[in-house]
Amino acid sequence: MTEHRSVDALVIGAGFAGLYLMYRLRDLLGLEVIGVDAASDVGGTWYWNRYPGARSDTESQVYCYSFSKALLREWRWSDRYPRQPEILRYLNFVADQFDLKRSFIFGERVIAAHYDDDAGRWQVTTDQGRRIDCRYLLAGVGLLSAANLPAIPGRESFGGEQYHTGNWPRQGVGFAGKRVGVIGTGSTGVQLISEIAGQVEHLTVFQRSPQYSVPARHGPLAEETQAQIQQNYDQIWARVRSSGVAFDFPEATVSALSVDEAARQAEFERGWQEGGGFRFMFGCFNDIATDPRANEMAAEFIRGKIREIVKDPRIAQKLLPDDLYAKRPLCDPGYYQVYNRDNVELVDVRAEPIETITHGGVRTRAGEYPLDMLVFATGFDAVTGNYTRMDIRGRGGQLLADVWADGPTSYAGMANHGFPNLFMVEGPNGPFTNLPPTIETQVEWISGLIAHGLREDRPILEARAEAESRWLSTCREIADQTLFPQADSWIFGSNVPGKARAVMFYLGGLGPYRQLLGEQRRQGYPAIRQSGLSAAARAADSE
Ligand code: NA7
Repeated sequence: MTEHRSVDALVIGAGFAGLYLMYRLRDLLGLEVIGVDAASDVGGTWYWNRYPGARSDTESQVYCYSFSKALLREWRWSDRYPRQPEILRYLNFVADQFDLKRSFIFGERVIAAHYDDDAGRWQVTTDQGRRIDCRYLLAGVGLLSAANLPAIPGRESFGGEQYHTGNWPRQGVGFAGKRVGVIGTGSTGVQLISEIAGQVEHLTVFQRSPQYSVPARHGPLAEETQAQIQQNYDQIWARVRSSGVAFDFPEATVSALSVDEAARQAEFERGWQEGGGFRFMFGCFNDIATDPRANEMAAEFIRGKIREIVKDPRIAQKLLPDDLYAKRPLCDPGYYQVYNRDNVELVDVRAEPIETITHGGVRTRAGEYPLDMLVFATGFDAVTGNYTRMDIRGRGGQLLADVWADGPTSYAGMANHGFPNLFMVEGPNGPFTNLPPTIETQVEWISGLIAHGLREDRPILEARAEAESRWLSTCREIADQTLFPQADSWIFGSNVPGKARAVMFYLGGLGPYRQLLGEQRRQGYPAIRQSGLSAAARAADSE
C-alpha cells in the first residue's frame, strides 16, 4: 500500500486516551486528525484483555470519562467494578456518541515515526506500508499492553493450547475437561485463576511470588446507588481530581503507628470488608506505602487472613508473602479460597524452578505437570514497551529507545526534549492512579498546549531539557519517600529481564499534578519551548 496522507495530527491508539484525544483535537480544536490502532475496533487494553475474570478494580462511577454530562446521564454501569465486556461496550458507546470511529484506521500498527526537522512534521509508517505525515503525533498507546512472554525454553514445542492474557482470542476459550496451567499471579493471574478454577478439570498455578490481595467485594450496583452517583456527580469528580490515587474513596490521613493495636486491627478489618486493593492500601492508613513498620502491620494482617482462609497449612505457607507490601495493590473475587479446591494445585517455582515447557506440559526441577492448556499471565513490558517497540526518531534522528536506555524520562509524563510535537498520554513518569482521570487531565493539557501554540503562531512544541530533568528528579525524590522502589514489580521496570530499573511514575498524586499543570498553563507553558515554523516549513505548508 503506498497511500500517503498529510494531516494535522495523528493519534495512535483507540482506547480511553486515543478516543478522547480524537474528540478534543478533531471536534474542539477543529484539526484534521487520523487515528491508527492495531486492533479491529476501539477499546485499547479492553479490546485485548478478554481473559475470563477481566475487570477493572476501580469502582465504575470513576472508571469512565467525566468530560461529558450527556455521557454520564445516558450510561448505566451494572456492577460495582466493571467487567471487561461492559467497559468495551462503554468505549464503543462513547465512540458512537461522538462519531469517532470514522476517523480511525483499524487493523494497522504504527511501526515507525521519524521527525523531519526542516518541515517540522512527523513521518509515520504503519505495518501495512501506509505513510502519513502530521504536525502533531499523539500516543495513546497505554502503559500495559506490550505483552511480556518469559523466555522459558520449549514454549514452541508445547502440544496444547497456549495464550497470553493480554492477547486473548476474541472467540473465547473453552476450559471444560481440560488440565490448565497458569504462569503468573499478578492482578491478571489472580482474576483469571479465581474465575476459571471452577470451570477446568484441573488447574496448576505456577507461582513465583506470593501476593498480598484483599477481597474486591464485587456486586451489582443498586438502583439507589446509581441515582446517588448521578446526583453527586460534580462532587465525586471534584474529589477525584484533587485526590492522590483518584479512586473516589477517602484517602487516609492517620498513621498506622498513631493508634493502638485494637484500633489498628479494626481499621484493617474495615478495609478488608469494604474491599478494593487501592482502598485498603491508601484508605486504611496514610503510611502503609511509606513506613516499613506500618507496611509490615498491613502485610501481617493480610497474612493472617491467608492463614485463616486456606485450610491446608502447607498450601497456606506457600501463599504467604514475606516481602514488602509495595507492589500494585491487588484485590480479588475469592483468590485464596481457590486453593481449598481439590482440582487446584499450587507450584512454588522458587522452590522448584521451571526448567522447560515440554510437548505435554511444564517440567520443573521436581517433576512434570501434564497440561492441555498453558496460560501466561506474565504481564507487560510496562510503561515504555509500547514506545521502545516502535522506531521513534526525534530531532537529529535520535532513537527514543536509546534516549531511554538507562530509564525513561519525560516532562510530566507527556513530552520529551528532542521529540518536538510528540505527546504521550500515560507516558513514563506520569501519575500512578486510577487511569481515566489522569488520561483526561493529560489530554486536556496537551490539547490546551497545542491550541496555545497555534494561537501564538508557534506550533512547534518541545519539552525543555531543564524542565525534563527537574521532573525526573521530582519523580525520583517522591518515589524514594515510598517503599515501592524496594519491591520488584513492573512499577519500576524490574519484571522484564534486561530492562533498566528506573522510576516510571510520579507518585505525588493527581491533585498536586493537576495544580502543577494548571500553573504551567496560566504562565504560558514555561516548561515547553514554543517555536514558529522555519521558512522552508512555511513554504511547504502553503503548497
Ligand atoms: P504483573 O503484575 O507484572 O504480574 C505478572 C506475573 O507473572 C507475576 O506474578 C510474575 O511473578 C509472573 N511471572 C513473570 N515472569 C515469570 C516467569 N518467568 N516465571 C514465573 N512467573 C513469572 O502483570 P499482570 O498482567 O498481572 O498485571 C499488570 C497490570 O495490568 C496490573 O497491575 C493492572 O494494572 C493491569 P513475580 O511477581 O514477578 O515474581
